Amino acid sequence: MSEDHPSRLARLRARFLLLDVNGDGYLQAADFDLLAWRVLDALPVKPDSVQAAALREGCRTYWQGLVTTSGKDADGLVSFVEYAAAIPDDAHYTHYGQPYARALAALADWNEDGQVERADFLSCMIAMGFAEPQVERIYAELSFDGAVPAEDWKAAIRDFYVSAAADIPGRLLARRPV
Ligand SMILES: [Ca+2]
Ligand SMILES: [Ca+2]
Repeated sequence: MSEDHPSRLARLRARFLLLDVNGDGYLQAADFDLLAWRVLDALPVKPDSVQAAALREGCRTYWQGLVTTSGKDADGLVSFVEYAAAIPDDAHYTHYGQPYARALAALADWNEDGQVERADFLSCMIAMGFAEPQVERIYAELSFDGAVPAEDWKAAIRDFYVSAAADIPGRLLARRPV
Protein backbone atom coordinates (compact mmCIF):
# COMPACT_ATOMS: atom_id res chain seq x y z
CA MET A 1 0.00 0.00 0.00
CA SER A 2 3.01 2.28 -0.36
CA GLU A 3 1.24 4.13 -3.17
CA ASP A 4 -1.13 5.45 -0.51
CA HIS A 5 1.66 7.35 1.21
CA PRO A 6 1.45 10.99 0.20
CA SER A 7 4.84 12.46 -0.55
CA ARG A 8 6.61 14.18 2.29
CA LEU A 9 6.05 17.62 0.84
CA ALA A 10 2.37 16.97 0.21
CA ARG A 11 1.95 15.88 3.82
CA LEU A 12 3.75 18.94 5.06
CA ARG A 13 1.73 21.17 2.78
CA ALA A 14 -1.50 19.68 4.12
CA ARG A 15 -0.38 20.35 7.70
CA PHE A 16 0.72 23.84 6.85
CA LEU A 17 -2.66 24.61 5.32
CA LEU A 18 -4.41 23.35 8.44
CA LEU A 19 -2.24 25.46 10.71
CA ASP A 20 -2.61 28.57 8.55
CA VAL A 21 -6.00 29.16 10.11
CA ASN A 22 -6.42 32.71 8.78
CA GLY A 23 -5.37 31.54 5.32
CA ASP A 24 -2.84 34.28 4.54
CA GLY A 25 -0.15 31.85 3.40
CA TYR A 26 2.03 32.21 6.51
CA LEU A 27 1.95 30.87 10.02
CA GLN A 28 1.83 33.49 12.73
CA ALA A 29 0.68 33.83 16.34
CA ALA A 30 -2.80 34.88 15.18
CA ASP A 31 -3.34 31.49 13.51
CA PHE A 32 -2.91 29.72 16.83
CA ASP A 33 -5.14 32.13 18.74
CA LEU A 34 -7.76 31.57 16.07
CA LEU A 35 -7.30 27.80 16.27
CA ALA A 36 -7.96 27.88 20.01
CA TRP A 37 -10.97 30.11 19.52
CA ARG A 38 -12.51 27.83 16.89
CA VAL A 39 -12.06 24.67 18.92
CA LEU A 40 -13.46 26.31 22.05
CA ASP A 41 -16.41 27.60 20.06
CA ALA A 42 -17.15 24.08 18.78
CA LEU A 43 -17.20 22.37 22.17
CA PRO A 44 -19.44 22.72 25.21
CA VAL A 45 -16.84 24.48 27.31
CA LYS A 46 -16.85 27.72 29.25
CA PRO A 47 -14.38 30.19 27.75
CA ASP A 48 -13.16 31.17 31.22
CA SER A 49 -12.61 27.58 32.41
CA VAL A 50 -9.24 26.12 33.31
CA GLN A 51 -9.56 23.73 30.35
CA ALA A 52 -10.14 26.57 27.90
CA ALA A 53 -7.16 28.47 29.28
CA ALA A 54 -5.02 25.32 28.89
CA LEU A 55 -5.96 25.06 25.23
CA ARG A 56 -5.18 28.71 24.54
CA GLU A 57 -1.85 28.27 26.28
CA GLY A 58 -1.21 25.00 24.42
CA CYS A 59 -1.85 26.69 21.09
CA ARG A 60 0.55 29.50 21.99
CA THR A 61 3.19 26.97 22.98
CA TYR A 62 2.66 25.16 19.66
CA TRP A 63 3.34 28.42 17.87
CA GLN A 64 6.40 29.18 20.02
CA GLY A 65 7.75 25.77 19.02
CA LEU A 66 7.43 26.67 15.35
CA VAL A 67 9.09 30.03 15.93
CA THR A 68 11.93 28.44 17.86
CA THR A 69 12.54 25.82 15.21
CA SER A 70 12.53 28.23 12.30
CA GLY A 71 14.66 30.77 14.17
CA LYS A 72 12.13 33.58 13.98
CA ASP A 73 11.15 35.94 16.73
CA ALA A 74 7.76 35.55 18.32
CA ASP A 75 6.18 38.26 16.21
CA GLY A 76 7.47 36.80 12.98
CA LEU A 77 5.96 34.81 10.18
CA VAL A 78 6.78 31.24 9.26
CA SER A 79 6.56 30.48 5.56
CA PHE A 80 5.95 27.06 4.10
CA VAL A 81 9.60 26.75 3.10
CA GLU A 82 10.70 27.54 6.66
CA TYR A 83 8.12 25.17 8.07
CA ALA A 84 9.16 22.34 5.77
CA ALA A 85 12.86 22.89 6.48
CA ALA A 86 12.50 22.66 10.25
CA ILE A 87 10.84 19.44 11.28
CA PRO A 88 10.40 18.74 14.97
CA ASP A 89 11.58 15.59 16.70
CA ASP A 90 10.13 13.81 19.73
CA ALA A 91 11.86 16.06 22.26
CA HIS A 92 10.48 19.09 20.49
CA TYR A 93 7.02 17.57 20.50
CA THR A 94 7.18 16.85 24.23
CA HIS A 95 8.01 20.46 24.95
CA TYR A 96 5.91 22.33 22.40
CA GLY A 97 3.25 20.00 21.05
CA GLN A 98 2.19 17.87 23.97
CA PRO A 99 0.55 20.67 25.99
CA TYR A 100 -1.68 21.34 23.00
CA ALA A 101 -2.56 17.66 22.51
CA ARG A 102 -3.28 17.20 26.22
CA ALA A 103 -5.45 20.31 26.42
CA LEU A 104 -7.34 19.35 23.29
CA ALA A 105 -8.04 15.80 24.45
CA ALA A 106 -9.03 17.02 27.92
CA LEU A 107 -11.51 19.44 26.38
CA ALA A 108 -12.99 16.95 23.96
CA ASP A 109 -13.29 14.32 26.69
CA TRP A 110 -15.24 16.75 28.83
CA ASN A 111 -16.87 13.99 30.93
CA GLU A 112 -13.41 12.59 31.70
CA ASP A 113 -14.14 8.95 30.91
CA GLY A 114 -11.06 8.59 28.73
CA GLN A 115 -13.16 8.51 25.56
CA VAL A 116 -13.86 11.22 23.04
CA GLU A 117 -17.40 10.61 21.86
CA ARG A 118 -18.14 10.75 18.16
CA ALA A 119 -19.97 14.10 18.17
CA ASP A 120 -17.19 15.81 20.14
CA PHE A 121 -14.48 14.30 17.98
CA LEU A 122 -16.20 15.42 14.78
CA SER A 123 -16.91 18.94 16.07
CA CYS A 124 -13.36 19.35 17.22
CA MET A 125 -11.69 18.07 14.07
CA ILE A 126 -13.90 20.14 11.81
CA ALA A 127 -13.14 23.19 13.95
CA MET A 128 -9.45 22.41 13.39
CA GLY A 129 -10.00 22.71 9.65
CA PHE A 130 -10.29 19.10 8.52
CA ALA A 131 -12.83 18.40 5.80
CA GLU A 132 -15.85 16.38 6.91
CA PRO A 133 -15.30 13.26 4.76
CA GLN A 134 -11.73 13.16 6.02
CA VAL A 135 -12.86 13.51 9.61
CA GLU A 136 -15.25 10.58 9.14
CA ARG A 137 -12.40 8.51 7.76
CA ILE A 138 -10.10 9.38 10.63
CA TYR A 139 -12.89 8.67 13.10
CA ALA A 140 -13.43 5.24 11.53
CA GLU A 141 -9.72 4.59 11.85
CA LEU A 142 -9.33 5.67 15.47
CA SER A 143 -12.67 4.83 17.03
CA PHE A 144 -13.63 1.80 19.05
CA ASP A 145 -17.16 1.14 20.33
CA GLY A 146 -18.49 4.54 19.34
CA ALA A 147 -15.69 6.72 20.69
CA VAL A 148 -12.04 7.53 20.18
CA PRO A 149 -9.85 6.68 23.17
CA ALA A 150 -8.31 9.98 24.29
CA GLU A 151 -4.88 8.36 24.46
CA ASP A 152 -5.13 7.20 20.85
CA TRP A 153 -6.09 10.65 19.71
CA LYS A 154 -3.13 12.17 21.53
CA ALA A 155 -0.89 9.60 19.83
CA ALA A 156 -2.35 10.56 16.44
CA ILE A 157 -1.71 14.24 17.13
CA ARG A 158 1.88 13.40 18.00
CA ASP A 159 2.25 11.53 14.72
CA PHE A 160 0.85 14.53 12.93
CA TYR A 161 3.39 16.77 14.62
CA VAL A 162 6.48 14.61 14.16
CA SER A 163 6.91 14.10 10.46
CA ALA A 164 9.03 10.96 10.63
CA ALA A 165 6.01 9.01 11.83
CA ALA A 166 4.27 7.07 9.08
CA ASP A 167 1.79 4.92 10.91
CA ILE A 168 -1.85 4.91 9.94
CA PRO A 169 -3.42 7.62 12.11
CA GLY A 170 -0.58 10.03 11.40
CA ARG A 171 -0.84 9.30 7.73
CA LEU A 172 -4.59 9.85 7.76
CA LEU A 173 -4.30 13.04 9.75
CA ALA A 174 -1.85 14.42 7.22
CA ARG A 175 -4.17 13.81 4.30
CA ARG A 176 -6.40 16.46 2.94
CA PRO A 177 -8.53 16.40 -0.21
CA VAL A 178 -7.24 18.81 -2.83
CA1 LIG B 1 -1.68 32.59 8.74
CA1 LIG C 1 -15.82 11.33 27.08
